Amino acid sequence: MKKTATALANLLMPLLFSSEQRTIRVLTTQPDSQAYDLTQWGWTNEWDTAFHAAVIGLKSSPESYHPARVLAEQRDYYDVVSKNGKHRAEAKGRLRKKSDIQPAVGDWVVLDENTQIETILPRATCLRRKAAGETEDIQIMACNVDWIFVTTSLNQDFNLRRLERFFVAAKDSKARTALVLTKSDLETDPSVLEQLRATVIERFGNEVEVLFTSAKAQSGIEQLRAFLKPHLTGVFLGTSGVGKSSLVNSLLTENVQNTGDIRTDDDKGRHTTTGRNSYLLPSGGVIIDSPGIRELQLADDGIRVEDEFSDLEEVALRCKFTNCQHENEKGCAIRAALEDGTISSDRLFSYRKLKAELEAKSKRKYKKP
Ligand SMILES: Nc1nc2c(ncn2[C@@H]2O[C@H](COP(=O)(O)OP(=O)(O)OP(=O)(O)O)[C@@H](O)[C@H]2O)c(=O)[nH]1
Ligand SMILES: [Mg+2]
Ligand SMILES: [Zn+2]
Repeated sequence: MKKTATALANLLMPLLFSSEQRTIRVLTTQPDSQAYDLTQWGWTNEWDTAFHAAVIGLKSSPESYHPARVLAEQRDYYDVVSKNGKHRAEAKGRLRKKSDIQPAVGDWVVLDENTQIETILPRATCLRRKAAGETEDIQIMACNVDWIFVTTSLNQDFNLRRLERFFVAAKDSKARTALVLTKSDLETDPSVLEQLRATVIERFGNEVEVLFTSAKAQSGIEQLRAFLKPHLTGVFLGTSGVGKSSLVNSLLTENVQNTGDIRTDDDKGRHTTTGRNSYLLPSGGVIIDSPGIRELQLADDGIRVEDEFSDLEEVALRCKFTNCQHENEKGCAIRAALEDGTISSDRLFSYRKLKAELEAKSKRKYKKP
């Protein structure tokens, strides 16, 4: 019976929660009829203890409260799952004041009898960053995650310094970190993959788990799934277009035939996913999909071409012409280095991309309104 309910939940959830279907998804404050076993969503004895400790001091009698997990944040309310199923919950006024005391995706919260969020249970882990722009605000990306999957694709996105930043945020969260390299189907030479692994380990140390995946070729998916044992929660962290949602789809489709479409839109880096959302894996465990972190946001953070690509800039100093575009100019040191294999075409591509991006950005900045 429970098994059927779970299977049904797994079948319905992607339909309800996939971003393509966002517009038709309607959760109300009325719980859906499906009762959920919260242990599937990561509830453990420790959370139970924390919950009982939290409700003791509250206004009403302890029986009038029940726990829930925040699955997604909407503008004025949260999608949560409780023993009653999935439904909306609003936060009490005092939980709305500052961003770091607001409930966030992954939080375990206490609901009162009106399904209002009364309080947040102390967070076991918390992934946060400085909010975009000038403010000092902290934005909370996900809480109570066990694994942070720093995600980067093999084709366009590979950038050690950005990865370093992701790793810093991941470490600060107290969760464990794995590096997930996506789109491995795009690189057919296994020695390139091994070289990448070596580079990553050299930079970030032996303890970093490195995983090659391809949603397209359906490879590495089982290894990824193995991280998310029942009760455990993972979140993807990476720039837009690296294939986070495609991996989520792959993780979900294994036992659920109907939900399997991998996104075919090839608008890389177009911020397909706009909000964080939690999904229950057929095998147990929870995965949180998140929107790509904008490159420009990171660029705002002080990325400079000189720092990112000091090796290329150094080579470029030897180009015959100071304004060399490294296209077909005579005496171009970059093209020479490309030919003798000192630099890779991928790296040159990223170099050009970042340069163009920063140029476009500075133009925007100085354009009169
Ligand atoms: N070749 C190849 N392409 C892939 C793979 N996974 C995803 N893609 C393509 O990459 C593009 C972006 O994929 P998404 O899964 O939407 O990327 P995302 O990281 O969720 O992007 P945002 O939601 O914008 O942050 C799509 O065109 C996918 O078809 C893969 O394993 N191999
Ligand atoms: Mg996405
Ligand atoms: Zn040149």
